[in-house]
Amino acid sequence: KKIELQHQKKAVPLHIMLGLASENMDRPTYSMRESLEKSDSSIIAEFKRKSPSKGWLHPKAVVSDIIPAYQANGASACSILTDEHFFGGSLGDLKKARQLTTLPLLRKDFVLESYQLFQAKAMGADAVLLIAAILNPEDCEMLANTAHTLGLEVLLEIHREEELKCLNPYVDMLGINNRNLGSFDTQVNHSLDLLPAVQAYLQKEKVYTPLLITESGIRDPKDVIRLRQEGFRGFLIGETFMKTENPGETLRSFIQ
Ligand code: IGP
Repeated sequence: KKIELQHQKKAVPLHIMLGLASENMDRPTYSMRESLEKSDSSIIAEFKRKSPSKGWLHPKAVVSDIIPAYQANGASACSILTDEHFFGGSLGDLKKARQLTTLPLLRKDFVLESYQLFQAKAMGADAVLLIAAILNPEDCEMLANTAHTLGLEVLLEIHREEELKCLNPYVDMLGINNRNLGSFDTQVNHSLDLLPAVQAYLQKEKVYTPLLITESGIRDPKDVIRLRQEGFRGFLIGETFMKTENPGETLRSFIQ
């Protein structure tokens, strides 16, 4: 009787309650920040079959062709869209990618609740995206803190200066999204326009030292060179690669 009671009291780990396989839960993660810092390319190559702005880019794309090609052609990390509705992705894509690469993997999705972080870890992610435009600063900090307890790094995405209020001590990388989420218009210069305000903020709030990433609308290797000169250390590129027949080969033209 006593033994039975003790058994009932034992806390059930959340990933078990969520029905997630535990094979990846204890695995050490790869640091995306470190990989970007120490590599020459600093390119985060994205896997996405479609996007809300462009429709299908590569409807039949398979992870097992593209992720190894991204690694072979010099990517520093990969971003995997796991949202099905807008981007044609799945958690299965992430799980498959984990089996095929030692590059750090970013789960790219609309993360609103902590269970999505457990899913990310269980499926093999090393980092998660948090989007300031859809979170309040309190939730953002709670999610980033939880991500860290799971060993996941955090990429916080902003589009506007006001969203800097979502910065918190658990943010490893700060991404400026060049895509206006209202019009879907992309302007690479948006990263450069916002940079002075970001740098001023980081100067003032000295405790935050995220690595700076520029996201979306990067179409030309020259943009990467220019953005690197200004201080960016990560370049998130999806469409430019995925709309081509051979995304890995297209990536190669971006590596100096
Ligand atoms: C990649 P592009 O223009 O190279 O395909 O952009 C990436 O920045 C974009 O997919 C993205 C995204 C997001 C997708 C940035 N933030 C948030 C979904 C959710």
